[in-house]
Amino acid sequence: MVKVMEKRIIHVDMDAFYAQVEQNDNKAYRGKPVIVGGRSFSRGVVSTASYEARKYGVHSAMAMKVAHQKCPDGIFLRARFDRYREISAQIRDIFLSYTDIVEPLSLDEAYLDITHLVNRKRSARMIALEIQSKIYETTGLTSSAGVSYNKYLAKIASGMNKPSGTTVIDYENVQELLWSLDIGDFPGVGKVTEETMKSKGILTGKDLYDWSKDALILEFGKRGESLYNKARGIGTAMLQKDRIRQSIGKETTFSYDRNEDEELLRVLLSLSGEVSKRLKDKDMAGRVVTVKIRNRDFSTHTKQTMLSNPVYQTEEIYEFASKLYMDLKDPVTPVRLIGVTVSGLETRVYRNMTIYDFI
Ligand code: TTP
Ligand code: MG
Repeated sequence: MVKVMEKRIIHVDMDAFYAQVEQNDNKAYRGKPVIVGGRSFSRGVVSTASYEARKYGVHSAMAMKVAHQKCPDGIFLRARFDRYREISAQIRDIFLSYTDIVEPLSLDEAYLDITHLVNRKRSARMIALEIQSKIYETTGLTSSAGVSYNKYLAKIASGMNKPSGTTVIDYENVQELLWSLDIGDFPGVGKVTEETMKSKGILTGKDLYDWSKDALILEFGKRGESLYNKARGIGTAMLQKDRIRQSIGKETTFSYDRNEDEELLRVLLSLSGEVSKRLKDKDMAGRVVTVKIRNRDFSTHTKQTMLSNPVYQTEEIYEFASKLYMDLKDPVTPVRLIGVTVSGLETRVYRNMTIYDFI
């Protein structure tokens, strides 16, 4: 029998990232409840809260207004994304000094495959601790790490002993841990699935474990099998080093050539909507909008605009795309293809806010 080399994966996640950066950069904020969020008091939401503020019940995605009510003496700060990006780059360099196989998930978390570094004298846990110390020495910030033999278990592990935790999930403790886990804490179980599961009586990992594969497939479709496996500690997803894409675009070729601005702009709006949806799915936004037009004679023209703030909403993309279209479109030549692309992509750090909270 061929023995397959078991993988060792580390998931690193910074503790209360934005808030900790603010506390680290300003001594007066240390040990105090710090809440980082959108500017607008009426519409803004909390990006994150320091552990001191979490004691008051303040958490990510809560309306700022509610956070003020819960923690009136808190220190409320605007997010400084450039600073967070700078620190994120320092952390990434540390990861890359250990392994090439790094999959960043957002500014403050990443998976690392360190299988090749492990030997009898150097366990995966020791490597995780080393990485956490390096991060602390370089940035002054604490992080939590999870170690396991696949991605989703490493992610569960990193969340188990926050802040400053280092947690290993191995064959010996995996089933017990998964059984007692709240179903909402399984990676990949979003709010909607969580609600469906709870309505079916699946509250913990044990409840999930008790469902047959067939029943899960019947109820949750394609994801059923993965859920069945996840309840058993089985995860096969590979690390995706290059998951950060360079551009997201959508184009359409007409069955007959078109020349009406109104009609072409309507198509452009719908393409902008599709690009926006894919950007949102990937938590990305981009600073360059490009429009491409191919004419009846197959001549192809593109024009792009560089923006100071990254965009991802349909209306934002369309606003720039429609201007580019007006510049490109030759009034007398019918169009056979039209497309819109957003590039210059970066991870969308203000996930649950609109860009207008920050400008
Ligand atoms: P998280 O790692 O989810 O949270 P955190 O680092 O603040 O706290 P924890 O110790 O629990 O890991 O997110 C990282 C950063 O992303 C966070 O500091 C702020 C930002 N963020 C948002 O802007 N909106 C959100 O809803 C969440 C969850 C995070
Ligand atoms: Mg974090």
